[in-house]
Amino acid sequence: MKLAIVGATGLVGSKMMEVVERKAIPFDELTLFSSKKSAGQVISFKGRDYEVQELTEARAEEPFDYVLMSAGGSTSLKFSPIFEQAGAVVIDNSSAFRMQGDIDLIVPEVNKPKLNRAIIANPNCSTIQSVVPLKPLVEAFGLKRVAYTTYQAVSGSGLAGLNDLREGAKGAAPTNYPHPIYNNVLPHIDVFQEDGYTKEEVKMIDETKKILNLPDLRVTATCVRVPVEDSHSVAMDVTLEKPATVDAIREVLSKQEGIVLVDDVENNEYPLAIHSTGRDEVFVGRIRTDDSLDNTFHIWCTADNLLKGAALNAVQILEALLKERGEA
Ligand code: 11C
Repeated sequence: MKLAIVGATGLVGSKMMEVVERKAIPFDELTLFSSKKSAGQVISFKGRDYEVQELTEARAEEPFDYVLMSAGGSTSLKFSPIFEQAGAVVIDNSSAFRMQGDIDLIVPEVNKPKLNRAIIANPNCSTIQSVVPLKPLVEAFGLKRVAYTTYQAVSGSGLAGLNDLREGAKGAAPTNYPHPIYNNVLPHIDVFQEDGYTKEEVKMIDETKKILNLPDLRVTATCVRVPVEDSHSVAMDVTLEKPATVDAIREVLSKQEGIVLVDDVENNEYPLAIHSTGRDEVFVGRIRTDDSLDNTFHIWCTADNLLKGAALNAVQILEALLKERGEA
């Protein structure tokens, strides 16, 4: 199996390599691609040194079987269709293709690819960790509405976000965000749209409906950047179709693959960013009724945005495909 990782020198790309190794994804050949700027770097992986190659149109025409792509929207728009034409299945971490009708948007615990196209989109990180607990609730109780408020780590903005937090702590002015993130909270992730929502908020709204296959679901979101390095936290307010209780919700969530329930407030136990960092699961807790609306509940969750929110989810998609095709 010929595997390529595009964006191998970035935060998500290097996590993809870690997960490929940890999950023992079988490949015969591995090619690491980057932009011209980072090409030539040497990365040690599974006891071998790989020189990172510049991605060009000619290289994308080579016969790869699978491509893990994490190089931003414009690189993906240009190169993913070339890899696809040459016969590869591309698993793309960017937002470039996510909302196209013929493109699968996949969280393996939640939905399966139909593969009308050989480009599979990996959802936005805060969406992924939210739909993992929402899916069993949809199945058990039906879902009418969800209101998200997010508390997102700076690693969601890559090395530039981490740099603004770390250097900001030493007094430096921000270079990535429009305001300091150190000692601050920014109600602003990605660009503003005409209606006052940010693109991150629109992604959460649209992607949730698509992944859960609930086009009429009522969804809203406020996305916020907080001075935390890793792991996003999301507060969800969910209105269910069928009557539910806190205990029934706990029961359903505790059985769901990929979830760790941490909900013991008497002992101050609830999901924290520092718990989910470095872990594969979504941590869920603070489940309680929202008495301002009928049959409505508050749920809090945290997850490692670079793992379940990006690299791990992408490699899980690859793993599921390999299993289905008898290649693993
Ligand atoms: C953030 N969620 O935390 C973003 C990063 O659409 O894949 C990922 C953006 C995306 O800034």
